Amino acid sequence: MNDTYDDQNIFAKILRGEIPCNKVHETEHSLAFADIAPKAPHHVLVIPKGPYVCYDHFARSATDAEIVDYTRAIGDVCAQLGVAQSEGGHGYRMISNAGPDGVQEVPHLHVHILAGRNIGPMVM
Ligand code: D5M
Repeated sequence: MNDTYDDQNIFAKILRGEIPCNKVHETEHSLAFADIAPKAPHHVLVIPKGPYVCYDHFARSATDAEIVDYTRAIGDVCAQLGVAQSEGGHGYRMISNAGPDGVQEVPHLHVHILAGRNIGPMVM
């Protein structure tokens, strides 16, 4: 995988409204929705609306406005779920897989927010 964006990926289809999602939060540049195969009581995916394959592609190519919007959207989702540590919540784990070694399945940048139970140690 490189930074050539495949506009037929499943999250691109969600962004175009071609397939449904269980929306949690939306901003000008970002969308958050429930993962279809949840690994925790809360499992939300946060994606930028722009065509970015993975985090490093986004960091290199997105506008400052997109980066600020996406960063804040992730924090706002944690607050909305009631898990934001800075607001007294029990916390969460953020994961973003990239490329073959990161075992990324969907080639559109997404951050997983996992929360609602002790997520356990990082397994390497
Ligand atoms: O994880 C990709 C994640 O995307 C994985 O946890 C399943 C989820 N997924 C796949 N299709 C959908 C739809 N249609 N709605 C919601 N969630 C979905 P990765 O980090 O790429 O391995």
